[in-house]
Amino acid sequence: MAYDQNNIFAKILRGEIPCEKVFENEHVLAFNDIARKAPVHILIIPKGAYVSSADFYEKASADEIVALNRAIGEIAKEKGIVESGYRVISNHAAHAHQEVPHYHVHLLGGADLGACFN
Ligand code: D5M
Repeated sequence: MAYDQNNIFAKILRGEIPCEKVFENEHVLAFNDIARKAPVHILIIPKGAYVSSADFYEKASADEIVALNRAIGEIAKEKGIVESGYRVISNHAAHAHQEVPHYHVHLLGGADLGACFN
């Protein structure tokens, strides 16, 4: 799938639409999810143009991959949810109902999220 430069997260990255930013560095931007599913619900995205996780892990540099994964831990720490726990989810393509075609990781926490696989 070709990257759509007009997807909503591309617009956020270009500053064309606002977001509630919680973290930013050279490779990564993170902001609150507009449709919050937990007290902490943050989207962590690479600044590079990657459609989804398959695209990101195939094409991104090691620096970008490390930065994104490290940001998850840093944000969890900042939000005080390391001890209590959190969930990290990334939806890829149709069967996972990925809505926005720019790779993103959902970081959820701040309450008991329930069991995932039972
Ligand atoms: O989830 C895409 C997520 O992106 C979904 O939880 C809503 C969120 N979203 C959509 N538009 C915005 C804006 N403008 N700001 C913040 N969050 C947004 P997916 O994994 O693709 O199904």
